[in-house]
Amino acid sequence: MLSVSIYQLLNRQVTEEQIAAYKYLQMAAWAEKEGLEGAARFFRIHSQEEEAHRDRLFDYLNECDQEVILGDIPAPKHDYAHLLEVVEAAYEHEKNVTRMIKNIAEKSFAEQDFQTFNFIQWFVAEQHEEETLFIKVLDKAKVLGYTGQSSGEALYLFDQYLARAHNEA
Ligand code: OFO
Repeated sequence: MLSVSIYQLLNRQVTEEQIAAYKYLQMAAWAEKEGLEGAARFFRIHSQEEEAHRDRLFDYLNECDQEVILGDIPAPKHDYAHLLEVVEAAYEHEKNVTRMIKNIAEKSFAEQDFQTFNFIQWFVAEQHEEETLFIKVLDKAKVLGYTGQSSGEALYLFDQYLARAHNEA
């Protein structure tokens, strides 16, 4: 049985994962519009991963005999100046999610809800992985000399890198 506060945090996180999925799907749409196929693939995969996170929370709440109540999903930003801005926004979003996950870990431990504390460890590890991925991607942009303002070869190579970044992570 979950406490009310742990239930509320987990229930809210279901919607948060959907918000992330929505945000990355919009980023994929932006990339498609710009002809950046690698970035489109990268964000499409990332969006699908967020849906898997949503489902993991959804299943846990059901296993705990708790009703999932979905919240509102705001329309995501869709007007980006360049690809670097998109990647930086995604990284910022991940850092925000990490804070939410750590909060669940902290609260469940404080309440001695070790079942939820154990469950949330998967997300703690996943957030570490995702932040590492974005750090790598941003480093690669620097290595390739892609500044956000650049077009041509640096942008092309960065887009190519993004196409396979999930496989290399
Ligand atoms: Fe990006 O890991 Fe879930 O939100």
